[in-house]
Amino acid sequence: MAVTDHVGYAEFMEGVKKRNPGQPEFVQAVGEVAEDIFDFIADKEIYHEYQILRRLVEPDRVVSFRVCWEDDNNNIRVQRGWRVQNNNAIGPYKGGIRFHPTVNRSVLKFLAFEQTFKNSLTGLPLGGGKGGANFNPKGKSEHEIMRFCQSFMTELYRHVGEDTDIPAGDIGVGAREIGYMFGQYKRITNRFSGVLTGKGLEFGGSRVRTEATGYGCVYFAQNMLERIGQSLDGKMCVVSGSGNVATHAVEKIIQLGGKAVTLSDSEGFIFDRHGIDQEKLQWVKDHKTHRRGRISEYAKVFRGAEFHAGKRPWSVPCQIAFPCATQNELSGDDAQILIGNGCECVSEGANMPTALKGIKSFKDAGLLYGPGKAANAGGVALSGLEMSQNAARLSWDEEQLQQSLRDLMQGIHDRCVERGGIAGSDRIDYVRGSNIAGFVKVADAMLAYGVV
Ligand code: NDP
Ligand code: 2IT
Repeated sequence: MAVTDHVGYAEFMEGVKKRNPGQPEFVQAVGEVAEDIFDFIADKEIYHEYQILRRLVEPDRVVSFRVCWEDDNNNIRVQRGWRVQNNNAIGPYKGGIRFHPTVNRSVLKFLAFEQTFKNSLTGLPLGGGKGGANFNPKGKSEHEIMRFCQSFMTELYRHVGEDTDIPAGDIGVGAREIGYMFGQYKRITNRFSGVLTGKGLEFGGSRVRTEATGYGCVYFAQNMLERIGQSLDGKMCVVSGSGNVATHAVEKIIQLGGKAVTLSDSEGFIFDRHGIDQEKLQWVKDHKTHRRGRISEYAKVFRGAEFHAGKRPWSVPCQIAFPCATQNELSGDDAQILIGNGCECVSEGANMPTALKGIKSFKDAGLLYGPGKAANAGGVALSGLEMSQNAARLSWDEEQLQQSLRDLMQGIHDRCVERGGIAGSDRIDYVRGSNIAGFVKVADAMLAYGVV
């Protein structure tokens, strides 16, 4: 094989930008990973020779399809759906489905790319993928949601399967939507298989999967703190979002003795100086998940709580921040405010919530900073365990799975530490650690396959 001329990081990124016009989120995600990888492979000719990074930034395939459905007024509605299958070098494609009006090719390509590294980091045999549609579930009736999910799966079913590609939930897709999609898959194929994770417990779902992402992201913070002899106990915590990940993050914060004082949605955030306790959290879960309500209502129900319309919670002084809503929800300026207010630790429940400038600020300030691909990997890791249970036609008990989640998060943390040491200091660059640990396993599998 011919020895290739090495392109540098800047030249590589120019190429990525040129080949992916109008895809800023994808370019951002690649840029963040590629910087660390370039550094790591500088003296490793084989990865250059086989163009591993160049191949990783080109998804194996992107499937795009029309999703037609009928609303309650008999209007025909047309949405666009996608499945991005980024890489299956170490296992079948695996990753969530997002229903949100902002979903487009760029967003799903960034998520599928991140997922590839995240899934590798879990230590489980899972490749990376992501899917979704530019469908807005807000304000839709139960029947409209059902018809949309069925129509989406009527197209998606031909691209997925328990050994091919196993979707799950993400923003706008929870147990309800997974139920409708699983039902439709089963109906079309006449097979009862583990094609989706996050299923209901009655039809092959795993205990602890619902809680896993939020719990896991708090465990990751705990692991980072423990390494430097600290704990979550008594720490002031700011959380964004109020969906699956955010509410379970708050639940674990409470259990570990921290004090969570904020939650948010796309309309603003609530600040509860008394702290969100389990009872208030239960109200949020019922209100948001079952009644699809807005977080602003919290301030009307609980005395002393304030609602700040159109704002994010990063100005509230805290020791630990948990961004658990969406990408780029924490800007460079927000990072400076957090640092200025004495924040010591950031653990990301969301995918790529911090803009590149914010990441740089956190690194420069020496914060404990756990990037999403490590800190939120508990969700997909539990999905991996759901797949194992489905394949074995077994259902493991709660205690065993809670322990597995803790062990998986500790393993992810330790892999970051192993690869993320900062020379001349005892600090860890968790971004670098997660990028390199995630990369090596996938890259070495790709080398084993030759040029494919
Ligand atoms: P949910 O749909 O349950 O909740 C999403 C929350 O984020 C809602 O409070 C929503 O507010 C808010 N939000 C969504 N989009 C925006 C936006 N553009 N601006 C401000 N707020 C927004 O989703 P999840 O909790 O499952 O997902 C949250 C994050 O965690 C995502 O980044 C997801 O990719 C990531 N993640 C999820 C995993 C999972 O297992 N579910 C696993 C790993 C990562 P509103 O209701 O107003 O839209
Ligand atoms: O971003 C993610 O890791 C998820 N949305 C969960 C994916 C999964 O397959 O459980």
